[in-house]
Amino acid sequence: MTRQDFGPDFVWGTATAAYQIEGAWDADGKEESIWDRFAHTPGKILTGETGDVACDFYRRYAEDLELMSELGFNATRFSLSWPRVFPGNKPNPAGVDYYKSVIDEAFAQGVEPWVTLYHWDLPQRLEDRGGWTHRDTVKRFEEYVDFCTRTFKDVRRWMIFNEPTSFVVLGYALGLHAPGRNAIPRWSNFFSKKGLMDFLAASHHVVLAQASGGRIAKANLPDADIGSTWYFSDVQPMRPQDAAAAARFDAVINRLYFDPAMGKGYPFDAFPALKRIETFFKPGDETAVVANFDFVGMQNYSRDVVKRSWFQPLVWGTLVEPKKRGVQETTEMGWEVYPEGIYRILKRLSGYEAVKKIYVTENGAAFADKVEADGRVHDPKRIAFLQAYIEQVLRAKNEGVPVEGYFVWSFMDNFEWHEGFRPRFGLVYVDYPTQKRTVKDSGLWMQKFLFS
Ligand code: IFM
Repeated sequence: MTRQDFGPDFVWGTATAAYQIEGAWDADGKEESIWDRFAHTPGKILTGETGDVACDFYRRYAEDLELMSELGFNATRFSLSWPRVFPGNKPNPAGVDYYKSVIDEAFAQGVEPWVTLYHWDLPQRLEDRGGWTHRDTVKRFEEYVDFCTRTFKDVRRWMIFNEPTSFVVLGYALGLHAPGRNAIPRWSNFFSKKGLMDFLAASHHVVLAQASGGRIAKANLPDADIGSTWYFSDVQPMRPQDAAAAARFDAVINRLYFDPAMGKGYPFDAFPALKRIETFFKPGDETAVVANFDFVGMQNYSRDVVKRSWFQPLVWGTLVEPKKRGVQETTEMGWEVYPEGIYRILKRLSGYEAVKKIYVTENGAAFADKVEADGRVHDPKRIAFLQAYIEQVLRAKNEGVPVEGYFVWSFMDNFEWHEGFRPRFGLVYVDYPTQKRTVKDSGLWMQKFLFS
């Protein structure tokens, strides 16, 4: 496999997110985000760390973009921090200047900026009023999107959200991510009534904002490519009798935030309990949730094998850990290495009529990397991972799936949310105390591949 197999127009990039890399958490007029609050709350981050400094990308962006370019990438996916750009619902000139500089520098390095508008750092001010459970947040988000797409006009590729499944399920149901709302008691995996309703309210408002954000971006930038990103997992039942549980799990993980945007409505067929989401409907919402995206950003890391739980049908199903299934090969996150899953999801997405083109906007793996005595970071497992997954992307492409780009998560090691800095996903190793960057063997492997 060489780069040439993908054709000259295939996009090769790396992906990052503001809170995970920028630092400068209280600089330049930025307001507090839910992640600032959450990470500063004792007990929320497993390692007790915060993103206050992170990779110091805020000050080091020029050298980092230069390194991306040297490694052969032609695109960089990063997110704007809503609380930095639009604190108190007003433009922040310093925050705007910062992102203008990042965008200009990216173009200067031949690395096209792909901008995500929301990668989980909601202003805390809005969370205090209910966050995504409050319909007013949709309006506030629309104002922010409108401002950004009028301001950063040079950017041609936009994504509205990063993975609604992750920020709503982990933030509003499991309580593991900011804002840390816990709809599901730890001892069980079924919802309390109030928890379920908050989770469904947040879900519906996010789905509305996803579509209306897309419409606003398109109206402001008719020639730009407007899409959004979703997390997808290849969900499989453990045994035939687990099929219904797997379908419910699939409905929440893969369909709840995606199907409505594609004009297919919410997945009540697989999970009737979700029907209570209609409590939050206002007239016109059935059509307001439909988006007309130019592309779908698909993000995949692993698969989920599910078995039914003792109490049906309110529960989603129970995840069967890879180790319990005899799977040897997992990443530092405990996720199974399952390259065929990315192929299966790409095939599945190409079956949606509304899907015009697909970019793999995240894929990658965390391993326990360290700088060896020779000054290098030897990460053969990541090389094998990337090679196997990229081969499966090519397989799908050769079978006619309209997949037109691939972004590695991530350019450099960074703040992995409630796991802190322990998991290292980067092609570039970051020594946090000194901020020294060392290109890992996998980064060098990508470079060789991209120049092949
Ligand atoms: O680090 C995250 C990223 O922010 C969203 N997608 C998954 C990555 C790895 O967990």
